[in-house]
Amino acid sequence: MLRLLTTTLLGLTLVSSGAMLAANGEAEEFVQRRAQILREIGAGVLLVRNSADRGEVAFQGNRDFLYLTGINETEGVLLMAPRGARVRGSGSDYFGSPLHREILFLAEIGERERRWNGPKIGPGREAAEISGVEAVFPLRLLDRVLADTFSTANILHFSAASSPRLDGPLNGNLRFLENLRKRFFWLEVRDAGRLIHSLRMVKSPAEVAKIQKAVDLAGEGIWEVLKQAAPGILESEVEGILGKMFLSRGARFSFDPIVASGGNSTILHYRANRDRLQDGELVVLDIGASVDHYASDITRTFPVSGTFSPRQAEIYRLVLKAQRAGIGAVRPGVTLSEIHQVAFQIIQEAGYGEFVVHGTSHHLGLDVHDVGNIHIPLSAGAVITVEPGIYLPEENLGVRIEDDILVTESGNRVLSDAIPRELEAIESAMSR
Ligand SMILES: [Mn+2]
Repeated sequence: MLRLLTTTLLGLTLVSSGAMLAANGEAEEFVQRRAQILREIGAGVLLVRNSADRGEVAFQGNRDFLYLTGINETEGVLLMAPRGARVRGSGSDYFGSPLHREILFLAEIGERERRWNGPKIGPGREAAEISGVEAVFPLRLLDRVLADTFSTANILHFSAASSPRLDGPLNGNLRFLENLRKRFFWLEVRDAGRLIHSLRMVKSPAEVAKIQKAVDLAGEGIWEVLKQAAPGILESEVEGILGKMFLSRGARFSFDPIVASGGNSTILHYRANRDRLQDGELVVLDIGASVDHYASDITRTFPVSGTFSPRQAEIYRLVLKAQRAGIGAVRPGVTLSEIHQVAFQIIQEAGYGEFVVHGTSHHLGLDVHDVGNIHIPLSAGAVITVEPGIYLPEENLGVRIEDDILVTESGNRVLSDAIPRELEAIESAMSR
């Protein structure tokens, strides 16, 4: 039974890899990422699961799965084991073959599913081409392979989704893990995030190029907003200007845009976008585009009238000064916490410390708030935001300025440098 299964599977999935990988240059990057993970898992097994689409909502899968396979849109499991790992039963040495140190399981797409949700990538050549994984099996075979695999393995590195949506894939993945724990009670389960996220924190040139595209598109949108913004238009109209720009380029928002005018500008995650821009107010515009799954995240603060009042300019210049100091501190070896301290100190010394209500930086990548925490020293290749803000509810005055920064060997490069940021540059962009 198992022998037959294995033979069938091999017949199904053996493909001439050389030609296929050449056909998709990106696959090489996924192959390298997995090779790096394989070197680290020792005798353990690594499992990354992507959850099922619920149909009615846009699919947002496990970014770790996307990061390691290039496939996002469908239900699947990536299973990795060290070379030579043996499984019980004479014929079932999936991982005994150098070809099968990694197996990608994908759901088969039935006719009904296709009718409702359209075609998706199932087990087959396309998946092998995209991911560079040579063994692509139907998901229904997962249980049998797991039973074999875990008959000898004791350590499981499991990726819980980094997706922040608690009602989404995260819960599905945790339920899946609970079932595994019950079935294979001897497994010592470790968080695969430690392994995968240390890779995700350092972006490849190809990843940086995608983020740069997302940044440039956000910048185009912001230029357009600065041109069109005027007293009386709705915050949602501003959202519409950006949405038209992004959608017309085949891109999307990377998160629900924040268009916060007047008093709303002091609400950090104001997303209602339902008020009208009033003369004399400031607007905090915190938006990002998503290009090929990679996010930008930019904030600009501008005066509805096109000219900052003296008081608005005073706060704006202070935030800008703090941001400049924060960006100046960005280099390899520094932590996000230290960058925050540098920016915060400027604001505190000016007497506005109590009006700072959030951290200054986060990582940026597949997720807007990408993996990594504020205490890990940065490496060259990390992409982070620097976004100090001051919020004065009693004056209906909020200012936040956010840019996206690539950490380089010698310091950093501001990916969003072309987007107006100096007070004068904003006023002049609005006067056109
Ligand atoms: Mn941000």
